[in-house]
Formats: sequence, C-alpha cells, structure tokens
Amino acid sequence: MYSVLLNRFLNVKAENGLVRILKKEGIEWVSTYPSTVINNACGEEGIKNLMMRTDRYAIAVADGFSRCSDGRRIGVCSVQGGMNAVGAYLGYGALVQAFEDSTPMLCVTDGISPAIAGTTRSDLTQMFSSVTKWTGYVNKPERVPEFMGRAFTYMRSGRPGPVLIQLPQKLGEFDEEQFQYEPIKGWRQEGDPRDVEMAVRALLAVRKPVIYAGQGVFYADACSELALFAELVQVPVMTTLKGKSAFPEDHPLSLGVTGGTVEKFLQSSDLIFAIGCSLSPGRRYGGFKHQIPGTMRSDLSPELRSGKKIIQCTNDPMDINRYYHIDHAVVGDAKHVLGQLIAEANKHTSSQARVRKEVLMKIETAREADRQKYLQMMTSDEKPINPYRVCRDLMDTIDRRNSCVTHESGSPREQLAMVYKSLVPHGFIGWGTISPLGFGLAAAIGAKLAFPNRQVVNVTGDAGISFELGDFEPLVREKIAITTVHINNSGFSGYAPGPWGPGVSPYTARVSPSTVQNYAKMVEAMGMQAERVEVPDEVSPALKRALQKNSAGHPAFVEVICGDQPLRGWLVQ
Ligand SMILES: Cc1ncc(C[n+]2csc(CCOP(=O)(O)OP(=O)(O)O)c2C)c(N)n1
Ligand SMILES: [Mg+2]
Repeated sequence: MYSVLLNRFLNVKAENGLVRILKKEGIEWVSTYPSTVINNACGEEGIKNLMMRTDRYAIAVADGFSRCSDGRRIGVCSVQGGMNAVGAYLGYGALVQAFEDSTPMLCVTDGISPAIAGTTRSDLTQMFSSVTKWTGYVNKPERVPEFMGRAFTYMRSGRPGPVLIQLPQKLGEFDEEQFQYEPIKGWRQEGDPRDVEMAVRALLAVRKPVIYAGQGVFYADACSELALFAELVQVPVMTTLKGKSAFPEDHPLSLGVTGGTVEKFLQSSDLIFAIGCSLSPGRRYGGFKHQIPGTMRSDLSPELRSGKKIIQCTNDPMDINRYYHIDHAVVGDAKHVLGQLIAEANKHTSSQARVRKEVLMKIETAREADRQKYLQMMTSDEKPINPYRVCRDLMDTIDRRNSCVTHESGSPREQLAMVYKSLVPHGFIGWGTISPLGFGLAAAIGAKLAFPNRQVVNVTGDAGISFELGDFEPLVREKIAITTVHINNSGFSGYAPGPWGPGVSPYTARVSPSTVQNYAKMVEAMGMQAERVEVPDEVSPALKRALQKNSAGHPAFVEVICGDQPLRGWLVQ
C-alpha cells in the first residue's frame, strides 16, 4: 500500500517533468505563444509563461536572451506544434536565424501523437533538422530526462545552436526517482599547444596583422582576455557586427566594425588573426560583414590575391577552410585559446607589451578621418532630421557603460554599426547572418531580461516597425522597460533613388508618409509613452524622457521624422 502511494507521488506527467528539469537548469521563464504542450505545466510548476503576441517573437526573445547572456543562461521558448503546428511553422524563420547566428536556445513544441506518427503531410523533424543543432522527438515519458540532457549538452558544448524538443501531449507519466536529471555543465576544449605556438610565431613575425574578433569571444566570456592579448602584442582589433562591443571601441587599438578605418587596415594587412568567428562569406553575397580582400578564395581572381594569410581560432573545425583558405588554425574555446595565446606571447615578449607606436598613430589618423567624415551629419541641424544626428544624440544621452543598444535591418544597422562606439560587452547587440526585420525588438527584450538594470534601446526604421508593433502589447503588460526609436523617413531609404545612386529596389521604396501615418499616436493608443520629434534639438530631450520612463519601469517610444541617409559600409571585393 505504502509503495503504491509513494510511486504515485514520484510519478510526474511528462510535460511537468520537463518543466521541473528546466527549473533545475535555472530557467525562470519560457517565452511562448499558446497553446503549447508545456504552458499549463509551466503554470503548475511555477515557471513564468512570458506570453508574446506572435510565435516568431516567442522564439526570438529566447534567442535575444541567450545572446546577451553569452549562453550562460539559456533562453527557452515554446510554440504550438503537433498536427496543427501553426506556431512552429510560423516561427520557423526565427529558428533559422538562431541557427545561422549560432544561438544556444531551446524551443519546445508539441510532437505529433505517437498514435498518428507518419500520417501527416509535413514533418516537424524533417523541417527543423537542417535549422537546429539537434531536434528530438520524445516517444516515451521516461525519456524526458534523457532528451533534456542531450539538449543542454548540445547547447552548452562546442558551437552553440538552437535545439528543438518535440513532446507529444498526454504522453503519460514517469518516475522521477528512477529517471533522474542532473544539470549539465557543458564542455569546452583547449587548443593544441603546438598550434598555439605556431599561431603566435606567425602573428609576431609579420608587420601588419589585424585581429578579427567575432561573437565567439562573447560566448567564451573572453572579452578581457581579448583585450589583454591585443595589448600584449599591440595588434589592432576589428570585430564582426555580431562581435561589436566585445572590444571597447574607444580603445587605441580599436578599428571598429565598418568604415574607412577597418577597410584601410583590412586592405593593407598581411595577416588576419581571426578569433571566435566563423569567417563565412561577406557582403559580396549579401552578408553583413566585409569580404577579406587579398586572400586565397576560389571566387577571387589570382591577380587580386595579395598573399594575405589567415589564422583562425574557432571552436568548430567545420569553419576551417569553409570559404577562405586557412593557413593555420587553433581549435578550441576562445577563452581557453586566448589564455594559451597570452601565455605563449609572454614567452616571446618577456611578458612586456610590445611597443608599436607607429601602429597606434596609423589607427588614430584613420579614425580621425572617419570622425571628420561623419561629424557634419552627426551635428547637423537639418530638417527632416539626419539619422546620424539621432545616432549621436543617442550616444550622448544614454549611459554607454550601462546600456544595450540594438538595431533593425536596414539603414539603422549600417549607421549605428559605423558611428555608435560601444564601450562595454553587449553595450551594442549586432546581429544578422540572415537579418529578419523585427528581430531588433526581440533582441532588446532579451537584453532587458538579461540585464534588468541597463538602459536598453532598439533603433528601427519604417520596415522594422511594422514587424514590431504586434509585440508592443507585452511590453506594456509585462513592464518591459525599453525604448524604441523609430527613424521615420517615409520609406525604405536605400531602396529609393537618390544622390547615392539608383537605389536597389526603386519600385518598392515608398510607404505612406509621416504626414499621413503617425506612429507615435498609434503607439500611445497602445498604452505606451510615445513622442514624435520633428526638430533636431528635441531629439535628446525626447530620448531623456523616454529613458526616464524606462527607469520608472515602463516602455517608451520615440518617433523621429528623418531624411534619407543610406549607407552600405562593407567591403565587397
Ligand atoms: C523579414 C525581412 N524581409 C525583408 C527584408 C529586407 N529588408 C532589409 S532592410 C529593408 C527596408 C529598410 O527600410 P527602413 O527600415 O525604412 O530603413 P531605412 O533604410 O529607410 O532607414 C528591407 C525590406 C528583411 N531584412 N527582413
Ligand atoms: Mg525608412
């Protein structure tokens, strides 16, 4: 009798067992769009259902949180799957983005009932296999701990990436005593010491190396090590868009992400020392990064190859020789590898930072030229307002040491990537191997959840705002105290013809103008503080009021009536 009772007590429904495992892993909320197999279990077990208003945002907020947490805390989401897999299929793009950007996050969805397995026309496993690090179908309740163990192992080891778990509804119960779960710490590897030695020798032997840092530095929690290494060897540092803010952009060795300084150094360098980045193809094929000029690539004609060498430090051997010919590689976690590189470099420099004054001077000269190029636009009093003026006023208003700024797809990305100087890790959230409009708001929400005490601002254009509006309601309901800045220039500026050329898509460049549609009024009607700004001198005061509203625990919105100022700042060679 007693044992029967005890058994009942230890048995747990599969979905509740899964949620209890989430609790063991320190998960405090699940972003969701209902109805999903774990919504009620989350409610019953005391994990918050952070309900967004679209499935895409349920997924993207979890993505944004994992990014800003460097994967140390994992974003978890749930969307509707099963026979009527509306959530999973509508959210598909958000998972593709997480996969392309290598975000470790967990998506839970309803699996097809085992009773009808094989009868559906579309198939979740097939659809998601190519856009997840792993997708698992739980076919028995007692396998929940095993599947969750695999999910957290894959998210916390090697190249990060999203994992999808399909859990059928009403799968039954399992005995938690018999099928236990221990939190997974994840595993990281060091570089081969001989590879480390070769990498340092090669770096120290050349005259014009450039360190090329990617988001792997964040995931390895290696921003300090990156700075130490760069200072020791006195080599300039550029970052990818996703790596922006991994290296302080006011540092004398910083080249930034895009613009004249980076281009100059990339062109003239004799060695690229890549760390924590995958070196995938760049702007030539539509990506948001530079093509590295002068290297060995099958698509670059021989006369354009300058003999530039590439050393790549990555935790994923699949990156090596993927697109560029790699001369030498170190495979390992960026923190471990940077630690090894520092130790090795110390041997060669007698633990003293090298002295390379001429390099520092060259960087400063190039940076000053960039500053001068943008100064006029950044201080412009013109009407409609110059978007660069908004960037500058944002930089001057926000506490750059205690904030996160992110962008949308379109000119706000290009403008901010160029002129916004970030000072602390995740002071800027750059994103987009593929760059779906609307992710800026999700990134900002994820950032606020990861850093509740930081100011968080998302800068969007006219295209991004229409993807965002549907998910403003949760900002109000959940008091997600972020500011959205809308650069309203009544169209898709780079698409339209103008002084910059014919525009890339002139037939699809104009939307209802700001004289007809008033976004500030729309957002105000949704219960948020919202302002429209048409005069340059009002930008800073409006931003201040928005940030004050955020400090009081509420979201805010600032619509700025701007002119066109498109910029494409990537080397295309
Ligand atoms: C989901 C999605 N569809 C299409 C695109 C292509 N796209 C990139 S930017 C853009 C227009 C940007 O215009 P806007 O936001 O007004 O910025 P502006 O250049 O005017 O400042 C479009 C349509 C995209 N990035 N994501
Ligand atoms: Mg626009």
